[in-house]
This record gives sequence, C-alpha cells and structure tokens, in this order.
Amino acid sequence: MPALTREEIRTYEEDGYVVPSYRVPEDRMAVLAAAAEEVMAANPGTRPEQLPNIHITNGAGTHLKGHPAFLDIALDEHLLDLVSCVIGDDIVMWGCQIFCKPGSDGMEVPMHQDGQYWPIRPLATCTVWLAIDDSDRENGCLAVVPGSHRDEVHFRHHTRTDDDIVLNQAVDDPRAFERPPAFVELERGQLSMHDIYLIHGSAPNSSGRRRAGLALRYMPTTSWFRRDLEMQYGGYPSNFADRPIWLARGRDVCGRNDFTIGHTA
Ligand SMILES: O=C(O)CCC(=O)C(=O)O
Repeated sequence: MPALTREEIRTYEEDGYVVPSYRVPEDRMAVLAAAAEEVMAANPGTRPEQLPNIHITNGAGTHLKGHPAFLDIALDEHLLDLVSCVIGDDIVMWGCQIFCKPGSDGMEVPMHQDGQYWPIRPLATCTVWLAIDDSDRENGCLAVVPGSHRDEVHFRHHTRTDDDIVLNQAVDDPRAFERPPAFVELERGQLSMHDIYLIHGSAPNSSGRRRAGLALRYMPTTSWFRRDLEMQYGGYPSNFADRPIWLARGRDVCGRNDFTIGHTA
C-alpha cells in the first residue's frame, strides 16, 4: 500500500507540500495523457491551462466536456491513501483541473493562494498535482513558497490585468516571500501534494516542451462545501451551486455536504 512515510507527513506539515516517493504507474499515465489530448481537442475554445472540472462528463456545474479517466484517477485508492495521511480518512473529492502549458506559449500562473475563491468552510483542501509531462524549471513547473501555509492566513493579493496569465490574482505582500520559492520538478507519473494555504504558481513555459499537470482537490468532510456562496475566481464570479462532489472515502462528518446535486445527467 503506498502511503506517506512519517518523514513525508512531517514535510507536508512543515513546508506545506511534499513530493511522495509514490508514482502513478506508466500504463495509467498513458491513459491519462490520451484523455488529456481528447479533452483539449473537445474544448477548442478554452486555453489548455484553464480546464477545470474535466472529470465531469454529464455537463453539471461546468461548460466543458470532460473525460471519465479523470474521475477514475481522482477516486483512485492509492491517491486516497496518500491524501488520508494528511487530511484523515473522511474525504470529499470536489475538483479536478488540467493545467496544460503548450511549448513556447504556455502561460504564467501568478503566485497565489487558492482559499480566497473556494467555497469551503472551514477552509481545508489538499491538492494532488500529478505530472502528465515531465515538469521542470524550463517548462514552467509548479513553484511554491515553503512554509507560507503555516499561520493559515491569506496574504494580500492584487489584480493583474495582463492577458497572458491563467489567473488574475497575485500575492503582493512582501512578508509572503520571506522564504525563496522552491521549484517542484517532477517526472511524468510523479506527484506533489500541497495545502490550501500554500502560496504557489508557475512561470510561463519558455521551452519548446509541453507541461501538462492534473490538479486533484480533496477536502476533509469536517468541512462543508458551501454551494450558497458566490465566489470570485480569477476576477469573474464562480458558481459552485450545481457542482457535483464525491464522498471518496469514509463518512460526512459535518453532515452538511450534499452528494446528490449534479450527479444526474
Ligand atoms: O499548474 C500550475 O502551474 C498551477 C497549479 C495551481 O495553481 C493549482 O493547483 O492550484
């Protein structure tokens, strides 16, 4: 059973992220890579860095066409074993997004924190970021500020107006950058896990090589996915009202999460 070692759990708690030794097997990665190609081809009007909800195939809560391979990996028992080491055994899977930066023109993701536009109370989520392509500094791998999650605060963000960014919110509080960023270089099939309060982002893709990754979002069921909250994501309002969420493991501890909405075609 792959699960995090005690050392890996300590790293996650202290730094806000960890790269576990576990890798998703190559046969599984080949299926995901092919599914990613299909999703990008099926959604030609959307930048490949901006493909949320691609695990949803019935259209509920999303305007994009998804693929069932992403729901399979999002509910994969090996990944849930890893996630349970940091958020416990009662787990909601609520999101799955491709961030694919094409070679040469892949866009920057400004350094940011996610919690400000997610309708989860209390705020809690572990993101698993799975490398579909090798991901390194040249092609714009994930960058994180280690330890920036520790006080569970949201640092000041400002709105950027450039066209070629994935998200228009950027942290601009100098205290947030007291520690230098770490670059999370991964080979295809490797993954990182990070906390909801961690500052993270990524540079544009300056290489000729594509950099595709899959972000999978998990919250403990002690939190409530608040469908009634209208959030602002990247500058535009996001409606989470119809979004299906999955009880991936255990039971709904807070007793307020709705696992029926969005699950019918
Ligand atoms: O893939 C990236 O470069 C950014 C990912 C990200 O912002 C996230 O997982 O929340």
